[in-house]
Amino acid sequence: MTAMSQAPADLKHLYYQMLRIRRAEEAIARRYAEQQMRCPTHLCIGEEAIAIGVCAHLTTQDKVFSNHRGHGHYLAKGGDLPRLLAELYGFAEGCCGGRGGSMHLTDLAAGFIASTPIVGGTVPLAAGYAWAEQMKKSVTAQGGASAAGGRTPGATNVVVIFFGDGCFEEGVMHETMNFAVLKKLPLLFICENNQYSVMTPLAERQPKRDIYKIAAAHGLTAVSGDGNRVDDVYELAQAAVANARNGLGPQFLELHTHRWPEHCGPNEDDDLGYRNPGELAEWKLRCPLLQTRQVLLAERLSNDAELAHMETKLAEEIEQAFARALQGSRPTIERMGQHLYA
Ligand SMILES: Cc1ncc(C[n+]2csc(CCOP(=O)(O)OP(=O)(O)O)c2C)c(N)n1
Ligand SMILES: [Mg+2]
Repeated sequence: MTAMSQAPADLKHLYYQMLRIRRAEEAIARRYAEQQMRCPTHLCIGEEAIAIGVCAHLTTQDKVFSNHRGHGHYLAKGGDLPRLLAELYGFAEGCCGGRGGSMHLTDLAAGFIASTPIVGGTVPLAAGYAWAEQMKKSVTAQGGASAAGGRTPGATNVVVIFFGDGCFEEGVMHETMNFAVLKKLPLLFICENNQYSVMTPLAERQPKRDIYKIAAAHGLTAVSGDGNRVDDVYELAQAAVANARNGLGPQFLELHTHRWPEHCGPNEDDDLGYRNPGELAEWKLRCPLLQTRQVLLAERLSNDAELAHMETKLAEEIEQAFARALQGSRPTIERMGQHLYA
């Protein structure tokens, strides 16, 4: 395994954030068997580098839209962990009031607008939001500490839409790219290409060509990269966010990655045989956390004791988050009519 090309200054922080998603999702998977979380749950274990490498460049004024596999996006954007867990348990204290479960997340204070399970459903919503931002010519109030994406005076807030390779097959995806280019929207399309839509591999669903080149043909600035290397994602996203912020129109990143667990649920499913033999094992060697940890140690940016301390700290945070979530209450019948328009 080669060393990462160029370690971003805050690689340790990026590692910590990825580890936080991993450990939180592992805890969700463990507790799922208790049968108290009753909503379908799509875990992003193996894909953490994309959410973290992209959201590292966003402020709370920037907005994120997501899909069915949204826990990582929500946490990377600063979404509240206890409220995510309470949502999975269906409690009124959940981020969606216990109405939505894992696939309907929102944290407006963090700038995480919405995730929905309908594949492609949030794509035009993100474009609409980006159009509004453009009309308002809103200037991001916060400077953004580590990396605010090369902001210049008059720059706009940006909107990010995360979606999968399966979503790229939806008609609305292409309508939205067309419109985004036409209007030069400050919108980032982040395609998490994990090669599968449920159990069907890409080769059985799309002709052999690069997804990002189709986006480029629509007129977007489009590139592809290794979605399992957080430094790669970080660098590509830095340029893309700066471009979108500074009026250069919509940007498209196709990031290659792999989901480790089953499509939906807390378990492994490699025994089902829809993946190529050895494919999952190969991707596990390319684990985004493992690769980053190796760089941190090799370049003496961290040490075993510090990495162990991160684990302890996260274990405590996650334990406390579950304890808090589990104090939640069931939604009452009186609340059923709220937020409905008829
Ligand atoms: C419009 C629509 N069609 C089908 C489904 C069923 N479905 C849920 S997730 C999914 C796979 C999506 O694959 P991809 O976009 O690559 O995301 P991934 O699950 O790989 O992260 C499908 C087909 C759906 N939710 N919505
Ligand atoms: Mg996919």
